Amino acid sequence: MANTPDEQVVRTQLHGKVLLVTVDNPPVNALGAAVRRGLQEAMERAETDAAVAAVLIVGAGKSFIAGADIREFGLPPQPPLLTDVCKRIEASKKPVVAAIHGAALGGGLEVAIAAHYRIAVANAKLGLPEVLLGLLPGAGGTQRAPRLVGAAAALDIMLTGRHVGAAEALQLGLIDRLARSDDTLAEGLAYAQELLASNAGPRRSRDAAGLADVEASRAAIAAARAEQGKKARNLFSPHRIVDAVEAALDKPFDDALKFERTLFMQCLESPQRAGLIHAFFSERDVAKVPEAAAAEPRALKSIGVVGGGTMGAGIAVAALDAGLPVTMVERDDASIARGRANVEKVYDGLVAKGRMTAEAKAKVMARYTGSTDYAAFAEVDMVIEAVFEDIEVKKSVFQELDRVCKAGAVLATNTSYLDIDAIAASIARPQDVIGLHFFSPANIMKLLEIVVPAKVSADVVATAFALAKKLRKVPVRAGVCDGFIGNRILAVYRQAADHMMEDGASPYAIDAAVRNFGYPMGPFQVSDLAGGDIGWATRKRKSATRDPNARYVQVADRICERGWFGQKTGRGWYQYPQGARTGVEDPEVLAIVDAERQRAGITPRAFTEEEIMRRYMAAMVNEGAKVVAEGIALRPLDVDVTFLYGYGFPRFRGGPMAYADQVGLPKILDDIQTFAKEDPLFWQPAPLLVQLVAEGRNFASLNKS
Ligand code: T1G
Ligand code: NAD
Repeated sequence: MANTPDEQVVRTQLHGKVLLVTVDNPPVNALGAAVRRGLQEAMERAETDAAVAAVLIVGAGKSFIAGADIREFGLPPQPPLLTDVCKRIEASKKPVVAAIHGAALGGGLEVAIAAHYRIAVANAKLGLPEVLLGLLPGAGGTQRAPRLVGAAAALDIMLTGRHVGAAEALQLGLIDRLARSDDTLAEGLAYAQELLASNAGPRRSRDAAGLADVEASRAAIAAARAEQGKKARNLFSPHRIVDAVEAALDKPFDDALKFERTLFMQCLESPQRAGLIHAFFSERDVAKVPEAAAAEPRALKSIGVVGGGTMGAGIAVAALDAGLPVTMVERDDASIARGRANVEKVYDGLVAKGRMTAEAKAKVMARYTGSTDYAAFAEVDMVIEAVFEDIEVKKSVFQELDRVCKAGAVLATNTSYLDIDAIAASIARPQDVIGLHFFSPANIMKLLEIVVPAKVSADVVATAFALAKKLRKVPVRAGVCDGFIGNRILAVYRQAADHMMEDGASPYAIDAAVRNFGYPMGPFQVSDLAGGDIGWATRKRKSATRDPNARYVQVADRICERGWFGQKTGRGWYQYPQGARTGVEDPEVLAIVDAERQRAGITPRAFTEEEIMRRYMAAMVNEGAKVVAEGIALRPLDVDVTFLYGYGFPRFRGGPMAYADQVGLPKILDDIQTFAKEDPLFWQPAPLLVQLVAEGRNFASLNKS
């Protein structure tokens, strides 16, 4: 945040009898210490200046107030506390109005509901998203919001962290007035003068009657507690939010406010707060890459897609959803018909669920063109290739693109593993070639690995990041290596899981341990979802170059040899009777595992859940450190964001590298050195990890640019 001197982050000016208080702390008017002091002083002036009959609070720039300054969390708190500033605003003897435009989130909404009246323009978005940061509304939000909108609506807003639009806010009672124009200041001043003219005095939210129906409030609290018990069993702050709202029913307002503060401090101390705030800033910092700072993106008004299979169709839908015209080219008529059908299937599903009208679908499909002629790409700004994962097929496609595409077109490949430098070197314009590694389903998964080959020009990289923003993807810059950031690290911790399985841990126990750690699925469930045949093809491709001394667990091969590829074949590591999406443990798989142990001469031993996760995470973090050291990932936070958005890593832990910092790198290194006694080839400590431990530093120290 700008370290602007106090008086300038909050300005006051008298408009007639209304004291206009403007919060001006770019970029989002966060409530840093200087802003809190400024609001405190503004309220003092309002109280002591006889010329002031009412107060109007507004935000400068694009937002009202986006909340507390998140960067202050974890630092020693500076006075005044926001909860005290809000108490001061509410206690004002002169009516206080908040005029809201853009974001009024967290502490920003708490300031607004501490005020006596609220007006909002159409683009306002109101919310209490603290739960997304591992916190709770700590400045009266858990007490004033339920009194304004009722327990059920307040709990919904606080437990989902969702943004509420102006119209819904009016309907809920969160605001009193929907402005007719977008001129926030004029609308706010008019409303304040109208209140003065009608002798409307202060109206404290603490006195609002939203909790009057005690029975309904208790029912809402019980329902929320039950629901969070199921879906937030690993999380801390959601349960504290329910506790705080319950206190709103059971305690006098000021006692409940103290209790809210106690709960807030508990959330602040929780490691989940650190993990979630790390995720918040990291998902923004990943877009800060050298190339984006060094060059302007090229034009990006039209997209071409080669291949209409699983990925090609998903990428086409992502681009169509972003409003772009899409041209798809396939090998032949049958394939392009299939490609179009794969695209339409997505929209037909939305229409069937009533989430899209047939007219809207037709409008989207009007921007889709299918062809079997590469000349159809002559005018597009970017082409994304998603054909078979075969280097020769891809090179032939790129030679076609080199022949037909206009100068300056960006030529991208969606390869998962192949050498993008080799693909670039196969055409006359390697500077225009880049990797865009989408994740399946490409129209849903947020992660986009932007793979930067040696010869690419900076403006092509900048264009790729611009595409990510257009498609609402979370971009991570990756260097060229086998599997880039995500799949490379996945391959290693997946091996660690296989080693534990062959040494005695059941695949189902490993999956359970990983789920209890916070993942939606364990590695064997993920394999069944993605299809075991993809991993099998990769293992076969690598068999020629695999180190003969490296341990190789063959259980997965035995299962694939039976055609058990997972959900798509009704059986994999689990059985999926009648196309079920949740697998049933399979005793035949356990028999295969036992047989492989005997073949390998291994006497199985017991693994605790704790040991399973220590090995799983040690493998992930160790390879993550190698990826950072080699510059494949720019910073540890890039590894974190990759796993948060592409591999289901539990967000409250911040990502594998942030998790390692929380555990302590010396402990992770110690584990790796212990495991290396059994298998020194697999467990080679990353030199970067050894160096950081020796220097008493952590991964976070490498995130600072
Ligand atoms: N504090 C500090 N920095 C913030 C910030 C905040 N509250 N909000 C945004 N930024 C930075 C962000 O890192 C980025 O920086 C720049 O501003 C633009 O943000 C006591 C405890 C408001 C909807 O959770 O949801 O109040 O990368 O890229 O897409 O109860 O930012 O440019 O260096 O996201 O237009 C609760 C968090 C806090 C809202 C704008 N508030 N912010 O989105 O821009 S906890 C929130 C957002 C609290 C009280 C409690 C979004 C936005 P940089 P951006 P955007
Ligand atoms: P797919 O087999 O579903 O689709 C490939 C399509 O390419 C087919 O429809 C085929 O007709 C078409 N095609 C082949 N040669 C062509 C040519 N010369 N010209 C035009 N079209 C041609 O494969 P997929 O799963 O969509 O994978 C495509 C690419 O995406 C691969 O490189 C793969 O590694 C990568 N990828 C796949 C996934 C995944 O989960 N499936 C995830 C990320 C990346």
